[in-house]
Amino acid sequence: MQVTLVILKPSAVQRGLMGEVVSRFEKKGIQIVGLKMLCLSDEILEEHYSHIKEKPFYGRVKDSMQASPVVVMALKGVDVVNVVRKLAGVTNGREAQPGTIRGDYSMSVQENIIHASDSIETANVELSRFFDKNEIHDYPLHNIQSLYAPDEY
Ligand code: FUP
Repeated sequence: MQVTLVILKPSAVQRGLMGEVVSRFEKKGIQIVGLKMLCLSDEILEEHYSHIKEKPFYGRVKDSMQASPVVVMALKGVDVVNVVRKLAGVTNGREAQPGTIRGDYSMSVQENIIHASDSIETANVELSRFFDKNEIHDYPLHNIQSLYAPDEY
């Protein structure tokens, strides 16, 4: 099983889409093992977006991520990093496939509802950036046999 990080961005919080997006993950059969609301500091955003820090649009991305609190989630499942990236859709909401989170709820590159880790390695770094160890919960899923065949998990 993998664990990945999702951020419900201010675009989700402000538009009242938190429940909708959380519900999509739950209905898919992904286990929520961590969830909290917080405000992102300049420092944590510089780390999180180090790959775009030098881009001309970084300033507006930072302002957007600080427009309200965000919700960070730790999601667990088989191949969950890849599954969640697919559920999210491509970065630009206008190009994301209908049926994906961005495809259904976003008209923007920047205001694109969620962040999702892009690899197992990134997920591990990002989970430890936003969660303390004791905030990620290892608890049994009682319906696991309805979610997977025994040799899948
Ligand atoms: P993603 O992996 O889909 O979250 O996208 P990136 O890491 O490439 O981009 C990080 C954030 O920068 C995106 F959420 C949106 C923003 N961005 C822009 O605003 N303009 C761009 O041209 C590229 C990214």
